[in-house]
Amino acid sequence: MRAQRSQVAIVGAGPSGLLLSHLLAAAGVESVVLESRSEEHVAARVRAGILEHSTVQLLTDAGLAGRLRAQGDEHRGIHLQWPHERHHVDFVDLTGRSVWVYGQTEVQKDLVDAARARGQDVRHEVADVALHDLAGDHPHVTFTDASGNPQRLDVDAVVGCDGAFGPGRAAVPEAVRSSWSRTYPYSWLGILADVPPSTDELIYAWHPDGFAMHSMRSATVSRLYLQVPNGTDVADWPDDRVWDALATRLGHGQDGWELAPGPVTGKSVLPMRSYVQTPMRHGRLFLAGDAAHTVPPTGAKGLNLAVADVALLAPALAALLREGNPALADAYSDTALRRVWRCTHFSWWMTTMLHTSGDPFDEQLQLSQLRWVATSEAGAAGLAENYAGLPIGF
Ligand code: RFL
Ligand code: PHB
Repeated sequence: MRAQRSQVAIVGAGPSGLLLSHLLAAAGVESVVLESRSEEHVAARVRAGILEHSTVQLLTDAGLAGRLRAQGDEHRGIHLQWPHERHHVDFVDLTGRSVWVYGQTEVQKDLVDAARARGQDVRHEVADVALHDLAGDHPHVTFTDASGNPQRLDVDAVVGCDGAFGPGRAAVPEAVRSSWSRTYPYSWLGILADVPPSTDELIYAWHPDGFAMHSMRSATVSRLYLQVPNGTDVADWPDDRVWDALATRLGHGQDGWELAPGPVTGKSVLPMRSYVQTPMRHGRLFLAGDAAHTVPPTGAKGLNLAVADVALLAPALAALLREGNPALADAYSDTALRRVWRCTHFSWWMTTMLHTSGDPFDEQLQLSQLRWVATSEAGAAGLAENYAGLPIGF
C-alpha cells in the first residue's frame, strides 16, 4: 500500500468538496479530494438552479464568479401562484437582496476549471474509501485508486463532503450522533427542455392537481417540475402528458399567459426528504453539505447550504491547522446548524404550503397562507429573507 500525506482529506468532489479545496488552498492549506465517480459523471448531474445572494457573494470573493456574472441571470424575486391568481414577490424591494439563476452543472464546471488551474490533487473513480483514527490528531483515509491499487493518505483532518450516501455520515459513532428526518408523500418529476422560458422569473404554483414549478437554466433552456406520487415511473409520463399537466397547473391561458412546450432533453423523478444529522464534527472529522443534511428542493436551499457550510469550515480548518487555534473548529457544528435548521424549516414550510396532500382542510390552510404571503408585506418579507438567503455565519 502506498502511503501519502496531506493536511486535509476531502471525500467527495461535488460542489462542497471542490469549493472547500479552493478556499483551503487560498488560505494556504493543502488538500486531496477523493471522488468515487468519474469527472464526467459528476459534471453531468442536473441538480440545483438557484444561487442565493450570499452564495454569489462568496463565489465572487473567491474569484470564482466570472462566468456566473457574465452568463447567469439575476432575478429580483419569484412568482407565487394559485388558480386565477399570480403574484410577484420582489426580494430586492423587500430585503435588498437578489438571487441568480445559474445551474449547479455550471458551478461544478467553474470549480473543476479552478481546481485544474491551481493543480489541485483530485482523484476520481476511487473505491473503498474508509476513514480511520478520527478521534485522535492523526487520522488517515484508505482507498483503492482508479487503477485498483490500495492507497493510504495520512492527514490532520478529514472532511465528509460525500453527500447523503457516502461514508462521512456513518463515520460519526452511533453513540454520539443524532438524526432527524421527514419523508414526504410525493416526489418531483423534473424535465429539462430546449425551449425559451415562458416566464421572466420562476413560477411556484399551487394547484388542486398538485404543485408545479417553472424554472430555467438560460434564455434557451427551461427546467420544469410537477408534483407526482412517490414511486412514479417516468415511463408513465410521456412528453405530451408532462406538458399537458404543466399547462393546466401553471395556468396556460390565464390572463393571456401561455406555456410554450419544446423538446424534452432530460426527465427524472426526485424523491423529497428532510434530514439533519448532528454533530457536524467529531474529533478530526467534519461534515459539510448533503453529507450532514438534506432538504426538499422547494426552497432552493440544498446547494446554498452546502456553500454556507464550507464558507464556515475553511477558515475554521485554516485556524486549526496553521495556527493551532481550535476555537472556530470547535464552534463549527453549532454555528453551521443554526443555518441548517433555519433552511430545514424554510424548505419544509415551502414544501408543505405548495404541495397538495388530498386533505381538504390542508388545502384551505395552504390557500390562506399563500394569500397572506403574497399580499402582506410582512408575509412576503419572511419568504424573501429566507429565499434570498441569510448572511453567511447567520
Ligand atoms: P453532492 O453534490 O451529492 O456531492 C457528493 C459527492 O460525493 C461523492 N461520493 C463519494 N466519493 C468518494 N467515496 C464515496 N464513498 C462517495 N460517496 C459519494 C459523490 O459521487 C458526489 O460527487 O453533495 P454536496 O457537494 O454536499 O452538494 C450538495 C448539492 O449537490 C445538493 O444539496 C443539491 O444538488 C440538492 N438538490 C437540489 N438542490 C436545489 O437547491 N435545487 C434542486 O433542484 C436540486 N435538485 C438536488 C437536486 C439533489 C439531488 N440528489 C442529491 C439526489 C436533484 C437531485 C437528484
Ligand atoms: C431548479 O431550477 O432546478 C430549481 C429552482 C428552484 C427550486 C428548485 C429547483 O426551488
